[in-house]
Amino acid sequence: MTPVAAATPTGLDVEAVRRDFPALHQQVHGRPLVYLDNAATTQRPRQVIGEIVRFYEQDNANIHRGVHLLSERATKLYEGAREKVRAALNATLAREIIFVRGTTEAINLVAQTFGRANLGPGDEILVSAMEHHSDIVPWQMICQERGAALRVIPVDDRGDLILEELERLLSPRVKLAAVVHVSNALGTVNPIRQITALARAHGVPVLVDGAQAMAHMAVDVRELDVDFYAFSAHKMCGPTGVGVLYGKSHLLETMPPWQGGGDMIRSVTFEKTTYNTLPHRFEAGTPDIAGVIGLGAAIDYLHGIGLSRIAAHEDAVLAHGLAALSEIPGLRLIGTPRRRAGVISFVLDGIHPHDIGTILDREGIAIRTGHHCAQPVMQRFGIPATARASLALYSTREELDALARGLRRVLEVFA
Ligand code: 7TS
Repeated sequence: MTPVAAATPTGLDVEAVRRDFPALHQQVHGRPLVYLDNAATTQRPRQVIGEIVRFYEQDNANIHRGVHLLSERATKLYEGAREKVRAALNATLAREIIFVRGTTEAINLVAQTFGRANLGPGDEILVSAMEHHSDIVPWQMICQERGAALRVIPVDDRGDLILEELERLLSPRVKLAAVVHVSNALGTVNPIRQITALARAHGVPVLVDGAQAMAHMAVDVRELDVDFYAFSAHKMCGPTGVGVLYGKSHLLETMPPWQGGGDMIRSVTFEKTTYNTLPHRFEAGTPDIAGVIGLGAAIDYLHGIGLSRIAAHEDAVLAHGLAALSEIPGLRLIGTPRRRAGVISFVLDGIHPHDIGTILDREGIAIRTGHHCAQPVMQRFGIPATARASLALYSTREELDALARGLRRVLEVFA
């Protein structure tokens, strides 16, 4: 008998992938779980969970300080994860990879070091109108402290950045532009290569918030020519509490340290402290060692499957979902960008997004509702909130069909 080909036309065997994720196989309110809240956090595969357990059971020790074998093993695994991140991003040097708590901390680090060192009265930071609060508030805080101003690159009605406006805003006053790679509220994939080319022409460094990109597409920081790139492990099948700041070494070298403490110093006396080299200068204190190792396992997992296969699969599921949702009466998409990844944000005529979320939950369908920590972009579209379905590599067409059925149920309830 010929075996039935399990792989989809995109080459990703989604059922095999799903078997790797224990949390997907459960009932919610008596219905099979349909997990469509991946932009908030993805689920973790056994390969990641197993590696974290294995580390704690066999290698657990502090890093960079012990002469004993367990500490050497832990250090090797931790620094091995740094090399995995370097390779995944195609960064030039492992010391350009700083481990932090997540995207939020990565951006705060740049604001508090690069920002504090480079901003003065009259200077400007550019952010886009579709940024997550974590790529707005840290800049607002440092601008306020330094007497600098925050300027906003507007978005059009589709939810695409208006690049002509970016060009207009670029000037010698601008010290940095901070832009999201993939919007968590609209799904927009921003043309980062074009943005960095424009900024480069004015000598302006670019920070990219990659929180929503890393699980959905191959990211090459050299090809994109970004100066800083921030992301969180938990949005790419890794653990919570860990993330990465990539920075070009020539910029990181000039940035003053942020947090003081162990591991970030070379020598300390009460009179004077000299600081460690990169990347340790920015990693004060004991980090989340198991988390970093888990991130390494998540990278192995995603890259083992292949980011291009994942992207092709998700694109197909997205297209299927958008077609299914287009048949729901009264449904309006918020964000119809030229290029979309992972996220479908929408409103239903006369029905509050929270009610949509609550009714869908009773059907076993997990989505997020609210402003998605991107209040300014909600204001741009004149709404307080949306309902948002967000995908991962294990999402299926059937799950998007279930979402469409669930939304018809919502309409019945409110009929
Ligand atoms: N940037 C973007 C684009 C995000 O989507 C998020 C989290 C962050 C930054 C912050 O990441 P953290 O890991 O430091 O918290 N976004 C979401 C979301 O869409 N729903 O819950 C969290």
